Amino acid sequence: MEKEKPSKSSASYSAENIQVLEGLAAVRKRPGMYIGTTDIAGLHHLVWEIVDNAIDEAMAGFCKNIDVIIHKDGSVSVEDDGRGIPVDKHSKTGKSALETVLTVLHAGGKFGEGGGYKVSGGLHGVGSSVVNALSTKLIATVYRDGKTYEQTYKIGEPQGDVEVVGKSDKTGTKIWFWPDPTIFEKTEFDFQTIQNRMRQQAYLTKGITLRMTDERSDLRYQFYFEGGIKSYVQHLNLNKETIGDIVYLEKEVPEGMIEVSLQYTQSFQENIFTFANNIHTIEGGMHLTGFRSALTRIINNYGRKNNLLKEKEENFTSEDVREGMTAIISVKLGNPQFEGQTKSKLGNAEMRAAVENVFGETFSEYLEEHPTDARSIFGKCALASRARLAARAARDTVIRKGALEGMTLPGKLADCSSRDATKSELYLVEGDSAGGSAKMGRNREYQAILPLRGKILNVEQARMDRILGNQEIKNLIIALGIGIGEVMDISKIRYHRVVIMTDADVDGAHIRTLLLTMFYRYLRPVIETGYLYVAQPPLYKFQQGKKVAYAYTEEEKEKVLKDFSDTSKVNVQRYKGLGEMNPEQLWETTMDPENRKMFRIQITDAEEADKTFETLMGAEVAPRKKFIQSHAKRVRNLDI
Ligand code: 2B7
Repeated sequence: MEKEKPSKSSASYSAENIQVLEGLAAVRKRPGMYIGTTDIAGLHHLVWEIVDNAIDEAMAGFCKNIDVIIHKDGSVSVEDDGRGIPVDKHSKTGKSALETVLTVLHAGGKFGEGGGYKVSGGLHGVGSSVVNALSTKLIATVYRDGKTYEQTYKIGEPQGDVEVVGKSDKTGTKIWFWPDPTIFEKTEFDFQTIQNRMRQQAYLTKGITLRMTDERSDLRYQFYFEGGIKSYVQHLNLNKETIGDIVYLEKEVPEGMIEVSLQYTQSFQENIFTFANNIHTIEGGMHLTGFRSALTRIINNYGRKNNLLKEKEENFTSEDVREGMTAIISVKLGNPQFEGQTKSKLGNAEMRAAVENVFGETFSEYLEEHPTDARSIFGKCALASRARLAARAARDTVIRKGALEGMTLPGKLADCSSRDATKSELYLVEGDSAGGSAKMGRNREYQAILPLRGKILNVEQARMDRILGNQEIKNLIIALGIGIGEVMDISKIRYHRVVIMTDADVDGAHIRTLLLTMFYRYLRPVIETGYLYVAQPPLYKFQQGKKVAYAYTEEEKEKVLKDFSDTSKVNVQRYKGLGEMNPEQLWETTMDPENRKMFRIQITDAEEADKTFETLMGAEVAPRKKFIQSHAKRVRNLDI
């Protein structure tokens, strides 16, 4: 009997299969290429990829609810009530859309007529197959045609065909996955991180309900914002004194969808977040450019027309009209181009004019129709403009004076002898007494000490000119050697480690936050280059005869105690402040590179940082207290 030749379809199936396996192997070999990193950020990326697909289904108008669950065993499931990914086998490939989505890299786009999406995220564009490849196990469930279908995968490979496992009267997709611990540094999901993202996505897609549950801690949240990004602005301005109403517009134009929401506040910071297809465009791009130029043009026009800006007065700058503004700009378009260092800058040139026209028209109408608000907004911009001119003058004075004095190092600074910035460290120490201990305990070759007295200027409520007038701040700036404002030059920094060393109590946390705010607002390159650190003094000292040990966290306390033979005879001392340590102890526990623990300060999320500072520094007292008390001990960890 003649042997049957493999049919055409099964031949192409196996060829495709090999491609799939190679694709999955590539993802596992270089996960960073697909999800950025394999640290905690990369781990969460897995969730974003799956949730993004559900959001796409929602944006296409088919899904209203998305449920994210962190399970007790650390796995995550995401379920939507969309149409359910099709499970019938494709005649050519012999594969279902479900299997294709989960096994073919960059799978996306259309599955049959009208199945594709008009708009889709696609910044990372790697989708579910990457999540599948990086998971030890994944269960896909589809509710469709009155049935429940299921298919299980291990490390990206299907363990069998799609099977009917029951009936169902609902429709939707559920993806449940277990991240591979051999790929990720940590596989523990963070509730807060996921929660923030869910909230943001709910704001951006009005009318959808995002639920999240953490079965490990029994926490449940649900986000639904009828007002979409209008609610977002309201949320961002919660602790601020607002000026006028929230201006909101939503318009479909040939280039895509444009949604803008904004409100002025009495704060001095601008808070503008832009999105394209629900992806946070951190580096801005064309939509932002269009928005900014419309804003400047419309406010200046309004001022001229109403004779608020006199003939001999200069126009407001873009910065002037953005001071104190909170705004969300969200566009959706068919073929988004993401550019820039982190691929988070919208490159579609057509969006510039589109946003400029649509927003310009609405905003100028708003000003005409709300004369009282318009005057207040104009007044705020005028103030910003005057402050800018005053700040420039003050800055020039400081810089001139500094230059005249040859930038004499402040007397309070106990400098180190090394002139090699890469080896040098500057400790900013709270209070003169702790400063004294630090001066005695330090290694004077490469450790410099600058004691800071009193509550440093509350920068959130102060302007640049006042900040530069503060002696403590001047000392710090001169010691750093980088200048400030437009003339700042980070390459001149005199220390590659700038260490904030404060007490491990609530007051210490407050002073630390004040300093962090100041760095964040005015010396940001020090953070961006990774030069800013927070020292961590120990919380406990244990002593039994000659044996001494320290614990830096509450968790560590138990562990350290176990190292002693008879725990009942251990003398435990709780440190309340740096002042309780003598110079040797301070060196040994907090300053000696061999033993110390330090945290590098990172700004990963400008919104989070801003909120923290606003909560801590803003005019309202109650949220500030609450925040300090509940977060005093939480700082990002990076052991040196
Ligand atoms: C571009 C690919 C990824 N897809 C569909 C249809 C519905 C659908 C999806 C999804 C994540 C976790 C629960 C289309 C689209 C694949 O083709 S993906 N729903 N939800 C999802 O991934 N959620 C679809 C046309 C007709 N019927 C269904």
